[in-house]
Amino acid sequence: MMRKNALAGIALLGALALTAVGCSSSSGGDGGGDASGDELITVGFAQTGSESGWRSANTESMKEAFSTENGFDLVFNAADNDPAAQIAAVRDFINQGVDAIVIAPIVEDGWDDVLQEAADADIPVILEDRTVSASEDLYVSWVGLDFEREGTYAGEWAVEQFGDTDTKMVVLEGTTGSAPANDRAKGFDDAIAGSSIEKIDSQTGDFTRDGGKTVMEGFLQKYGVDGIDLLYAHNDDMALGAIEAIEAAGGVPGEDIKIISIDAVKDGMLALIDGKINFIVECNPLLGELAADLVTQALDGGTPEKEIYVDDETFTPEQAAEVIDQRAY
Ligand code: GYE
Repeated sequence: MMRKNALAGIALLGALALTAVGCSSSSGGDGGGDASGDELITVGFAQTGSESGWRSANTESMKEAFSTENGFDLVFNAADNDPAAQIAAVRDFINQGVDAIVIAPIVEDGWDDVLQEAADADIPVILEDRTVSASEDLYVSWVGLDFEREGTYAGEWAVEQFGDTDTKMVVLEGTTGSAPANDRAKGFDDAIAGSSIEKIDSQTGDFTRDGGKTVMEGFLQKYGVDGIDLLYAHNDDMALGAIEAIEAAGGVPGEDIKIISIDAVKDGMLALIDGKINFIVECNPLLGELAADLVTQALDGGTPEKEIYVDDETFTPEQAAEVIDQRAY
């Protein structure tokens, strides 16, 4: 199913690129073509910011898919993880009269008004990556990952490994109010319910390496290396920051404190192979082609699928070592 969508998207984009080339050559000598130079599809993309390795890979994938060669003029905005700034950026896109808007929503709540404004202006909105709590009538489609299932995979592994012995766990949460922070917490908590794993503390590290390091330093001051058996980090970057904190406190990450994280970006996978992280659940950031396909379908007057889920895998150190050379991010 997914594969079919991806391939259809690539074929469509190819056709679109040919059309775009045709237009610009005809507008050259004879002054024909679109007088406003409108042959490219203008897409405003409201990215969250640049908080993590996952985000860099996602931004790159989006920029590649929404390239001029593919027929797009991409107006890129990164909101530095500030929800109000991101909403303001979307409002700007509406005022500029872009053809379509793509949003990676920082938080789930607060989207109703601006999505209604986009609908009133007849500008289709596609969501990529994170979800919103607003009515689904206010956007065309969403493409992303099943964050709750990622949390479930992480929790099931934890139960398998540590569920029968008393295990004191701390959690580094993603950005408060974001869909992946909410859903990864829920999937994990449901999976460990009834086991011997006890959550002794949980705080947000905002999906950043610095955030993970600072919050982990606080946990270590409070409980000591010996008082923590397990860390669940909602992304690799926070786990990598926590590893620095654990080492600075004289602990051995992956041994004294076991670590589970989510994303499977390059640095995370290397730490997994090194034994500093023990298990990683993948979250695929390469959503650009699928998002571009949805935009094209929406502008062609089609009815794209409402939700497209991209599959994720899980990795032990051995599995990571097998695939590391073939990973694109
Ligand atoms: O896991 C994290 C990033 O929304 C799935 O955001 C995304 C998350 C990803 O900052 O690294």
